[in-house]
Amino acid sequence: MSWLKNTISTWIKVFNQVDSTEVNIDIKGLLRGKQAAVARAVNLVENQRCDHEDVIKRLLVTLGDMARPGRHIIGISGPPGVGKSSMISKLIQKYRADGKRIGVISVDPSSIKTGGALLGDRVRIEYDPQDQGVFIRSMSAGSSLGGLAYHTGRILTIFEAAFDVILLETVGVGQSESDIEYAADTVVVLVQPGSGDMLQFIKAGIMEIPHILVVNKADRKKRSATTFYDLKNAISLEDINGTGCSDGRGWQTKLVMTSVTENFGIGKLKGLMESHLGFLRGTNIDKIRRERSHLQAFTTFKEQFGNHGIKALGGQERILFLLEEARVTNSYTGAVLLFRKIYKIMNISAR
Ligand SMILES: Nc1nc2c(ncn2[C@@H]2O[C@H](COP(=O)(O)OP(=O)(O)OP(=O)(O)O)[C@@H](O)[C@H]2O)c(=O)[nH]1
Ligand SMILES: [Mg+2]
Repeated sequence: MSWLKNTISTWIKVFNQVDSTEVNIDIKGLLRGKQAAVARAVNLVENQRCDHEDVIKRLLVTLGDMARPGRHIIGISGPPGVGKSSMISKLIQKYRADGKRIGVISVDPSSIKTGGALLGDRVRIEYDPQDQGVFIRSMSAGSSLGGLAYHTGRILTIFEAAFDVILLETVGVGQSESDIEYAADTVVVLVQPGSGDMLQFIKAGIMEIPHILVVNKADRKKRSATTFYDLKNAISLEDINGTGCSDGRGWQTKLVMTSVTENFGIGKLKGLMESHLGFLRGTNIDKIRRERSHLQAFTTFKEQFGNHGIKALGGQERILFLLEEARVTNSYTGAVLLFRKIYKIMNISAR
């Protein structure tokens, strides 16, 4: 664990410069996923107190370099009520049985403009509150200063240093409203049996096909079988055109039927998610993650400065080039780099 030793000593150097009585965070505990330490870091970042901004920056930059190499970030998205939270509750049990530590970020759909179907039967993610290995954070777009991608990126930076598996629940199909799927290694989309939306999206070529497509509520047998085979055909048609790989890297989209209520297919889903991580490890996962952090930094920047800001920095391609040139690996650091550049152009001093 020499990476851990090195990063801890880096951190101690950085942290020594900070008044640690004021922001007393147990970094070693955080790296072991200790609830209290993670909660304290998350609160510090979420409260966004101006007088803590300097410490927050140092904390995030340092934690960004401490991301657990074996981590797996999984985006779970799908339309309102499809069963995302129910599925996450089951996945938590399975990962805990493997001894993995889990962090969950759940984005509240009622706060997102178009996804806000507030269903009466919406469930909360279930977990054992005594279990030190699970940490859940719900977020709403409305409550976060500075935009959702910005906010999620910051919490994610903490989670990546603390947990083995990070699940992101977002409402949306494919490209989510909040774009936070840019953060995920593996994108899983849940589909309702009998809903033709996904099929239409695939056929029209207007969405990126996720790494794993799940027909949930497969206890509704007839409807789910039809949906399953329709999707299977749609995906294999895509393959004939040579575009069936969801990310252009050779991964073939996987399709699985699950039922949370009847408890089937969930182990298979977990197996597919793990095999996708294995696939990524077999390619250049560091480069993929670096490029993804650039896209996330870009999204955060866009969220704050819009198209004018992008234009001022020379356009998307130029921005991505700047991030790659600086070998940015942490979306938070990337966003800060872009903010500095635009402040410089605007002649505003930035710390
Ligand atoms: N029959 C059946 N019902 C399910 C299944 N999975 C979830 N549900 C039910 O579907 C409803 C919505 O489930 P949630 O887990 O809240 O769905 P969600 O996608 O997280 O919903 P939002 O967060 O509101 O978008 C609840 O009543 C669940 O009990 C399933 O496999 N079969
Ligand atoms: Mg939910």
